[in-house]
Amino acid sequence: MKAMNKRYRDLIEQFEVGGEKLRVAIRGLTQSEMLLKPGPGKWSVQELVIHLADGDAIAIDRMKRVITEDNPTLLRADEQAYVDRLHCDAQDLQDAVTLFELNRRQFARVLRELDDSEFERVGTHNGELGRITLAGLVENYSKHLDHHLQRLEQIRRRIIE
Ligand code: NI
Repeated sequence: MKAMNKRYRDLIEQFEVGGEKLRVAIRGLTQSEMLLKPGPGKWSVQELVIHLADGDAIAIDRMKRVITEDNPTLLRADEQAYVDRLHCDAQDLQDAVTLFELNRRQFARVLRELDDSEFERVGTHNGELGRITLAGLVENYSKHLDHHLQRLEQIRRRIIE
């Protein structure tokens, strides 16, 4: 492994371990529990996991652009429209988890080869993120997963009670 600033190494570690965290978080839930809507306008576990897989496909594309282009524009995506219009229930939840896990593992291999300076490369999101570094993107997507895993844990508790 090449020499790398510890902060970046930790960010990559957090990013990669997300795949395993997601797999563990849905373990033991039945099909009907996955499809259950916790309330009006609230996402089911299935929708939430598809959202995470779609989010990561976008995330990794954004990171690739930041590495390969100078200050690329990072297009915002309408996450609610993704859930509403991309037929989450027709997709396979286990496949979504596998894609999430594989994509993170594969892209972590790329991130580990980068020079420290590449983590400070930037892109500009045409939405709420604004100007953001590669390191910031890696960190954001780990936080995004953790945010949704907390919600998933709340849904789990409600189902078990
Ligand atoms: Ni989200």
